[in-house]
Amino acid sequence: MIKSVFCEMVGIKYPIIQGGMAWIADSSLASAVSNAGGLGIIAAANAPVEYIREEIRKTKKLTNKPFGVNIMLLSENAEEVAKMVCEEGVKVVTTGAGNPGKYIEMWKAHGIKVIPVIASVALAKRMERSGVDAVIAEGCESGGHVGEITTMAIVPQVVDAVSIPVIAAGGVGDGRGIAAALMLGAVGVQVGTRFLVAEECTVHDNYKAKIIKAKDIDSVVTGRPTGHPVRVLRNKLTRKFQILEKEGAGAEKFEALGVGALPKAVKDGDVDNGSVMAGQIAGLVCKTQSCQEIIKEMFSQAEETLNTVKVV
Ligand code: TUI
Repeated sequence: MIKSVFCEMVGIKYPIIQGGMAWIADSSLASAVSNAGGLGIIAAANAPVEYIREEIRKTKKLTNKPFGVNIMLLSENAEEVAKMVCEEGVKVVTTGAGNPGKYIEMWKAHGIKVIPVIASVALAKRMERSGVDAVIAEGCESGGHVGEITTMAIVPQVVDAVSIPVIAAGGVGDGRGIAAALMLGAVGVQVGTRFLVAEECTVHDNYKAKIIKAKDIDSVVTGRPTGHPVRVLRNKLTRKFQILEKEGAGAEKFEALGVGALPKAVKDGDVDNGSVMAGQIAGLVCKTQSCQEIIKEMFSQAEETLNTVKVV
């Protein structure tokens, strides 16, 4: 049985946390992951604060296990959401796409476990000094907003730089990925892409089909000139982004093309013209399963992998 300090910290069976996928990670997915023994996460993204509050309340009805909320710090209502999670008695907060420093004291005062996603050693150290409970070191294999460093390179560097627990993210899609993350010094993993195709994930079926069809080289990073690079699966939209990049277009043109692109894919199922955020591990994701099947299979494969390693 694979256990770690992360399981005790947040009260879960398996050291796996579900990625806070914008527009996708709702009460259905979060409760299914939590009921399966992982840590389910509701993504606040850019959603209205009252919608997120409702999702939290629904999740409480669907599971009696711990779950968390991911706060996307680029969102205009991040501050409102940061306060609301305190009112709702949320136990765990993860953050993405920024520095959550100004909220940490408030969250800690409400007994919340704070686990920011970071993409550099510098931010990991700053977060540790601010009193967070753990960090998620995310490599650029991840889907969505990404940093510059790979999981293989960032995880051991963050592990060496801080004394708090480190969770690995980016490119983890099966038990071998879990085993590798543990070998790099992580105490758990964050998984997004594999959960996209979970039965309980409410993303449009066309989105799931595109993940299942994807090969190793089918993701690209677009939007670098905006300062917010995003990994997505190749389609008509990414080709338009690439043309803008070649033309040296300004940030406003990128933003105009990006507006509404994620819900277009997630809700309408337009996976040609919408933004299909997914990690490089999509090529490994080949079938729909329940969250319980996914988590059980990943951890039994991780155990098998670790047990078969022999050094002679
Ligand atoms: O946040 C994510 N992934 C996301 S957020 C998102 S919604 C979005 N849509 C369009 C444009 C931008 C965002 C989709 N996917 N992952 C966690 C993550 N955080 N990865 C990298 C970072 C990060 C990057 C820079 C965290 C902090 C940071 O710098 C903060 C600072 O001030 O140093």
